[in-house]
Amino acid sequence: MRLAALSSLFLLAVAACGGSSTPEPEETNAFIRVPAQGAMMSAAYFTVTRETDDELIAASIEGIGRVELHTVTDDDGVKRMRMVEGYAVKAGKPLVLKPGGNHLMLFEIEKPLQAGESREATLTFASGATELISLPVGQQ
Ligand SMILES: [Cu+2]
Repeated sequence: MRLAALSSLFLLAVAACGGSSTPEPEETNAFIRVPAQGAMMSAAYFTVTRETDDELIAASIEGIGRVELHTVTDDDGVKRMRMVEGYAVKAGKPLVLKPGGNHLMLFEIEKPLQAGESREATLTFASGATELISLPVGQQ
C-alpha cells in the first residue's frame, strides 16, 4: 500500500507533457456484481483511461446510496478491503478496477441490482473533470 502510493507519486513527478490530442476517455471491462441473495452491498469494476494525470476521487451510481473507493491489501496472507481517498491515474495508462483489487464498494442499494440492466455512474476526478460511464449488472 505504501509502496503503491510512493510509486504513483513518482509517476506523477516524472509525467512528461504529452502531445495534445483530443481527450478520448474510455472504459472497458465495466460491470457491477449481482449481489448475493439478501446482501446489502455490492462492488463495481471498470477500466478508465485519461489523457492527463489525474486522480479518481469519487463515484456515484444511479440507485446506490453510497459508493466508496476500496483497495485490497494483503496483511500476512489475509486480504482486507480498505477505503482509499482516490486512485492516481497516469496519463494514457489504464486505471484498472477489478475483482481482487481496486473496486467501488456499493452500499445502500436503493434500487435492486438485476442482471442484464445497466447503471449510469459518474466518476469525479481531482481536476474537477467528471465522466459518465455505463456499468452493466452481471456476474463476471
Ligand atoms: Cu470493498
